[in-house]
Amino acid sequence: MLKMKVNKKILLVEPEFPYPNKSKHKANSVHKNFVPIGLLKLGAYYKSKGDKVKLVRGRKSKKELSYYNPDKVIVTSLFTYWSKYVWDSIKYYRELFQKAEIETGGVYVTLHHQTEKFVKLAKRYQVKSYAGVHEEAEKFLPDYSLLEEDVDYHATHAMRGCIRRCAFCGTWRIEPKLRHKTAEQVIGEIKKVGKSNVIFYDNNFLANPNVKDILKAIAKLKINNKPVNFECQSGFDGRLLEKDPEFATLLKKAGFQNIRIAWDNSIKDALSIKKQVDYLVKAGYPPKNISIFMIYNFNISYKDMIKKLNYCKKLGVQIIDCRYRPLESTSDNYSPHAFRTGQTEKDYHIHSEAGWSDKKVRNFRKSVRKHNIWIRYAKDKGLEYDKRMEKWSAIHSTFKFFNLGRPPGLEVLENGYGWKERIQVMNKIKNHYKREGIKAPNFGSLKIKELDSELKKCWDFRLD
Ligand code: B12
Ligand code: SF4
Repeated sequence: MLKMKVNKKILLVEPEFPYPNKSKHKANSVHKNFVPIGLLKLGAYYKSKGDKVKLVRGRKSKKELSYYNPDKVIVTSLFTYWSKYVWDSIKYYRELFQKAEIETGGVYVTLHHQTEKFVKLAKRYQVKSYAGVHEEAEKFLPDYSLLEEDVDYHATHAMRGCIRRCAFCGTWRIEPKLRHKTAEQVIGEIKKVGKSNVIFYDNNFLANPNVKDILKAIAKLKINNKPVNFECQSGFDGRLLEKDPEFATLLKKAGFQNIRIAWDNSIKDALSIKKQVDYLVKAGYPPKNISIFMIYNFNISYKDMIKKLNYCKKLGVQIIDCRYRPLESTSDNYSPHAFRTGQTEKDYHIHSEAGWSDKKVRNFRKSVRKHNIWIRYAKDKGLEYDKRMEKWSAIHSTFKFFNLGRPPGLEVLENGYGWKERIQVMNKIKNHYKREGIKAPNFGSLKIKELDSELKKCWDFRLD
């Protein structure tokens, strides 16, 4: 048998990024956390060269690494304001493996590798930096076998780069070159990976000249005899949709879920946004399932942002609020819990040039949360927003964690036998599981008595 020569030992490192939800590598309808897709492609590339590859998250001791002694350590990076975690990993592995080559790349590195601070630190830890997309690694599919747990979705790009140049955005700086896949390439890849959930990381999915062919082809695609669920994590470019409304029907036919469009510019675009939403509604997406990305704490004033929010009320669509953080910032200590004490510009970027303040940032977020809860739970019933809906919504998310579907109404939850205690236990287990990164159990098929007994087991097991 032909034995492949092992050339080098590679250690791929995903720094301990502070993901809000610690159940790592989980992607569901709201894709909070993602697999380190860049590293998985790099892993596939190095394996193809005959190298041995291991992937870890954060700082691991020699024992935890089973005395794997790498020749090369590859540290990826993501948001610029999470740079601290990248340097923590680099420092740690530099001390642990003094002779190893260390290289770092990814979003933050691409945007910052020429800054004085970066150059100084790179010199201190003798680390090489790599800017941009890795041409060779891009030819490979992500090697999901490098992850400890199964991931039920495939993350991919049908195109790289973007046709626009929005001032606040990093994508066109990170991916200056436009690259488009064809329908055959996209289909071939999805079939090869064989997962029935696919997330596109494209910055501007509709700008691919092959997009109609891709949408038509994926609409017919089946994996294991089942249609495939598609989602695009970025918003669709509404201007392109407005120019060519056929996109709306094609997206629907292809099975795209959680549709989002962006409204980054002024209130003057309201009628355009209405047209875009109307096309999507006509194609079969209920308004409450459509979300509008909105950048705030940027150059549109708080007052005008509230006007935009009120217009979304009329349209009956949800809002995804994106707080502006400059690409130059290397930290962001905004805390949603500091509502009473407040925070200052020392903690996070407050766009005072356009009149933003900590209070306005928090008020806008709060208004968006209220708005979304109203859209989700009250609007269709002709009800006003009620603070109690927030309570129910929080319980709903606990139910979702255990795969329990929709909870009963608040009346039952507050007065029905045993519900208060049950929810308390469920929340404790959920928080514990999240803290420890334990996979959520599926209690979907259980009757109440069985549920109580399973919850007790989960909670007691924690003490073992
Ligand atoms: C997917 C994505 C998300 C996902 C999560 C991403 C993740 N991995 O967990 C979600 C939806 C959660 C998300 C959220 C947000 N995002 Co986002 N996101 C992206 C996107 C589209 C892709 C990033 C990515 O994961 N790429 C994956 C792989 C394929 O690429 P890669 O890691 O870069 O790897 C390749 C190369 O970089 C290289 N490489 C990587 N590492 C290494 C190491 C070495 C040694 C080498 C040689 C090469 C190498 O090789 C790989 C293969 O080619 C980027 C835009 C972009 N074009 O990059 C924005 C981007 C990173 N996001 C951005 C922003 C602003 C946000 C939000 C703040 C928006 C908001 N205000 O709400 C939130 C933040 C949420 C939070 N928790 O703080 C900004 C970042 C700005 C910044 N200051 O850093 C970007 C750049 C987009 C933009 N509009 O500017 N995002
Ligand atoms: S359209 Fe989106 S991805 Fe393209 S430059 Fe603007 S914000 Fe960035």
